[in-house]
Amino acid sequence: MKMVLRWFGPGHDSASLEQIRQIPGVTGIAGTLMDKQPGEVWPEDEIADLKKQTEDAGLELQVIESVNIHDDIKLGLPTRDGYIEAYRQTIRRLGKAGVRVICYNFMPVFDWMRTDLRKPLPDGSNTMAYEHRILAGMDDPHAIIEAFRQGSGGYSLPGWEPERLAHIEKLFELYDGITTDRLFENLGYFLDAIMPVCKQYDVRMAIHPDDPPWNIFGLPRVIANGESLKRLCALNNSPYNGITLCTGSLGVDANNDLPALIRTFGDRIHFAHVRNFKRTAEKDFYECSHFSADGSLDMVEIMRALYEAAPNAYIRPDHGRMIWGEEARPGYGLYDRALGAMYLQGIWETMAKNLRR
Ligand code: DNO
Repeated sequence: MKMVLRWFGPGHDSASLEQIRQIPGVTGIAGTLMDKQPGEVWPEDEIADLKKQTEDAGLELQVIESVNIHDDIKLGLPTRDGYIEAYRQTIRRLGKAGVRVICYNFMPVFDWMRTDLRKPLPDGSNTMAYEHRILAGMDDPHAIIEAFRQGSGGYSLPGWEPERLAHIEKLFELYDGITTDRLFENLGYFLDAIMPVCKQYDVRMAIHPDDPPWNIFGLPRVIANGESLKRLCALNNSPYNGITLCTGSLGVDANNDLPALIRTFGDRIHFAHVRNFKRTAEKDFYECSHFSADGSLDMVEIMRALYEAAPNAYIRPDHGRMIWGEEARPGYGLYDRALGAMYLQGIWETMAKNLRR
């Protein structure tokens, strides 16, 4: 296991690499080039700069989160081949720079979704929350985009690129009639095209599940449960076709038994986002601290399953609350994620002392 922290890059993150370096046990970052649009080839010099800055701070750049997929690939449009070639080129460049895992998603239109980015908690912190009835009662996606813009404290949110969402009506039109089966077909086409490059450059792909794992705004879902993970693995047998096991995304559906999913798909889990949430109704939740007692997930059982079934995965703490007066991008403050990193490593250390694999 290697513990990493997501970092958005200079000028894009309230935390510095030097601060991250001081969290015990965190050896690297899940880095990105924030301003790259889906479909763009990542420039070699910018990859080299990010690597150098990371290494100068005493950290490793072995994980990228994310290289986003152009909508034409998800939609299966005739123009997809050009964008797939661009993606292959980015994989080659990242592989040469020492990147071993790329996290990506295949969600239509929206990446992750919340209905409140700053819900106050009784302890004085604030956090992100999701209430299904709010979305269900909304027929204009502009309203949610505007709510995100206002709640984000001026930070750009990952997966919520204003350039792309400016064309939201057009995106909805394009996805009209696209089913989960079509998304899987298009994902298979994409994976078949990139797997040889991944193997050659030793770069593992790790798909992020849909967040939340149920339909929103009538859009189909692709990765939402054990069935879809099985389908993903069957699309292409290569071990380079893997998973980002996100406990918060999959776990909010109470039918998803996370330790069981980890044990079933362990050899394909290259990256894990480990966080906790408190379920307040069937489809409502807020994000809490990583601590089991604060939320709905049993973190010891999750870490035990990762320890046993995916011992070489990169792991990162995921969204945290805003605590101690910190101002940061929602979910991505330094303090609560640092607490999460320590808590998860405490569990791991205990496993290592007490369990044989
Ligand atoms: C949200 C993140 C996602 C994730 C992408 C991966 O905070 O977990 O934006 O990075 O879905 O492509």
